[in-house]
Amino acid sequence: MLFKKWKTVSLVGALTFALTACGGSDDVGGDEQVEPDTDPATEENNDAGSDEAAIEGSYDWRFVTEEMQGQVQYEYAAEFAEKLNEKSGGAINVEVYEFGGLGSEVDQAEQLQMGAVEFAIMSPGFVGGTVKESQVFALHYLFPDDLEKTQEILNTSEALNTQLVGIFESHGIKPLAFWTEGAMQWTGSRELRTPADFEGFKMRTQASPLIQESYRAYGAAPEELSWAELYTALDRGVVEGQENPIFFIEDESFHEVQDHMTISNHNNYVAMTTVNPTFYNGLPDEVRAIIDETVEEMRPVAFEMQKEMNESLLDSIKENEDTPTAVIELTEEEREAFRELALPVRDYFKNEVVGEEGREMFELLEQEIAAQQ
Ligand code: 6CS
Repeated sequence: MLFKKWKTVSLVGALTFALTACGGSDDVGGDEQVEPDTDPATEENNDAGSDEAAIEGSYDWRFVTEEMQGQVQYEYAAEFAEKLNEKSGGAINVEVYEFGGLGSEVDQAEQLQMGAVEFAIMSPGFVGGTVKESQVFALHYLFPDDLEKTQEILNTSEALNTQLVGIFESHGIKPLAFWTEGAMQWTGSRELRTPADFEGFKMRTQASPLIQESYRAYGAAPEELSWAELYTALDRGVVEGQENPIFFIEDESFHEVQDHMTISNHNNYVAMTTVNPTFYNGLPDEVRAIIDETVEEMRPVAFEMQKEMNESLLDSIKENEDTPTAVIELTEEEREAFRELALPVRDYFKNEVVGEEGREMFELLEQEIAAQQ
């Protein structure tokens, strides 16, 4: 890990994770109200701090992420956990997990749906197979290039925060917030400047079928892979390129095994703060209020984290002389050639991938985006 600016919190758990031995006081299954512990130690904990909300009992929760310490998702979850602990006067303790201990990203989403973990940072790119409508985030050039505008839409969109959230909930996942991890860029074993450069190109993607469709539209041969296997796959030529925000490319050292990088800004990386809905709905109101308040407070924090990491780490890629990577930036004209090929994928999404509910959500989102530009 090359980037260690963001503090990490001592709530980090060991990666060995016993799914059945939750060690918590709350029952995540069923619809009934969660009953907290009320042991004397906990009562003491509740006296700590000054501005915390008065809540009864104690809560031990698990929060899984798809990233490692020092990376955006993990640092978000660590700060989220710290805030919950402070606001509850020590009554809420959250163990934050780096990626890797629970299987693949797709496995982690399933752990949340089953209630084996309470919270997860989830990328829509790994759940598109089940929540088809979530693949809206796979569409290139849909959101504004200006990330602040994009984040504003993610924060306020009714299409996303009401309609898409409702669809997610029917699949046992409740997104509490959508937030960007930054603009996505390409790396490749060859220069990627025009659609012709993608002809037959073995592009690593996340699992969602529409991400793959987006690359087929450029003529590429997309291959689904967990990022855990990506460095080796790039190194051995199993895949020839990939997309990610700059911070992730640098911190996972993908540039070391890629000769080329393209500042393409073809999409932004969206992550979701999610919770198991049965667990969340069963919490006492005052506990849920603490979670909701924390979700709101984390929006600007997440934006600043990704901004600082993405801005500061590009130079590190450019200046790496041991394993040099040629970095090019697409002109607006060059981007237009990709945009033209990407537009029909929107119709495919609307007409072939989702049903009436998804279509309505998408049309409202398009209006919201147009109003923001
Ligand atoms: O490319 C991926 O799959 C990974 N990228 C990021 C920015 N976060 C986690 C995700 O699994």
